[in-house]
Amino acid sequence: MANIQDKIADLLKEVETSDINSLDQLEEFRIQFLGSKNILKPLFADLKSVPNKDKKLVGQQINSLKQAAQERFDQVKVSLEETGETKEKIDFSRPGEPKEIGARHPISIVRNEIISIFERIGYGVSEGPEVEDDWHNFSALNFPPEHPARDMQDTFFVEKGEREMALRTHTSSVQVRVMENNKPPIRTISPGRVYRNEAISARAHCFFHQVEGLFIDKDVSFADLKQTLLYFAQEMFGDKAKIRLRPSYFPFTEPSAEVDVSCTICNGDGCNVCKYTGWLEILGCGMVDPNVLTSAGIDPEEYSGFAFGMGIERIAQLKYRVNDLRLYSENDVRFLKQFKSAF
Ligand code: 2NM
Repeated sequence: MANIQDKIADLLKEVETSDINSLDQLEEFRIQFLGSKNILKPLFADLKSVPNKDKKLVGQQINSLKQAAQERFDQVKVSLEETGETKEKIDFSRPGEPKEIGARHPISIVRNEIISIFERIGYGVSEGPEVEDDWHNFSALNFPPEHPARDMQDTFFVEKGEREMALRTHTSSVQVRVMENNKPPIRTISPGRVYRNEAISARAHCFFHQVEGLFIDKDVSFADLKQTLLYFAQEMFGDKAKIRLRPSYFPFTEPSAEVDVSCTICNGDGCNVCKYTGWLEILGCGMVDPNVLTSAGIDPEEYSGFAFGMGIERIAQLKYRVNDLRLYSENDVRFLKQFKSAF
C-alpha cells in the first residue's frame, strides 16, 4: 500500500518537474505518460493487490496522476505553440521561393473583355451545345438545303445515336435557341468555340472562337446596329477608333455588312498591318432576316433586330499582334505566359 503510493508520488513529481523544451521532448513525455504503453498502466494492475478499504483512495490518486500528466502535456503544448516551437524554426531572413502563377489564355482575356463591353450596355451571355442539330445550325438560320456550308467539305458531321449532328460552325445556333425560348426584348451575346472543316495553317484552323450578338425589340433599326458597333469598337480599340460598313451577304441577315475599324496601328494613315488601306476587318453584321425570326417563333411584323459576329482570334490578333493562329492552340508556355491582364 505504501509502496504503490510512493510510486504514485514519484511519478507525480516527474510529471510536474520533467524538462520539456521542445516538441521532441513533448512527444517523449506523451509516450511515457499518455501513450498506449504508458508507465501509469502497471499501477492499475498493482491496484488489485491493494486492500479493499484503500482501493477507492488509491484509485483516485492514480486518476489524479493521469489527469496531471494530461494537464502538463496540454499546458506545455500551448506554451510551445506560443513560442513558435511547434513548427520548425522559421528563418524569416531567408529569400522567398516564388511560385510561378499561370496566365489567362489570350483568347479568354479577349473574350472576357468583349463580354464586359456588352454587359455594360445591357447584354446577357448565352451559351449552348457545340454538337448541334441541322435545325439550329443551318435551317432555322435560313441556310437553303443546298448551301455549301452544309457540305462535308466545310462542316464536321458526327453521328449521335441515329441522328446526324454537326459541330456548330457559328454560335448563331445558340441565338436561335435563345429566340425560341424567350420573348423579346432580347439582348444577348454568345461566346464559344466553333468548328470548320479546314486544313490548319497560320490563317485557318479547324476550330476557333466567336462572339455573336443579338438584339431584338420593337423598332430596332440599322442605325441602332451601327451605333452599337461604334461603341464596341471604341471601347475595344480606343476613343479615336472609327468604323466603316461595307455591304455583304449572310444567309441569316438582310441587309448584311462587313465592319472595318480604323487601323489600330497607324490610325488610318496606312501601314503594312492594314495593307495601306487604313482599315482592318473585325466583324460581320446585319438585320436579322424575317425568315430567321419566323423560324424561331418571333413575329417579324411586330419585332425587328440586328445581329453581329466576330472571331475572337481576329480581335486578339489585332490587340496582341499574333500572326499565326496555330499559336493559340499549341499551348506553348513561352507564348502563353506573355499575357497578363485584368480580364
Ligand atoms: C455574323 C454576321 C451577321 C448572326 C445572326 C444571328 C441570328 F441568330 F440572329 F440569326 N446571330 N448572329 C450574325 C449575323 C453573325 O457573323 C459574322
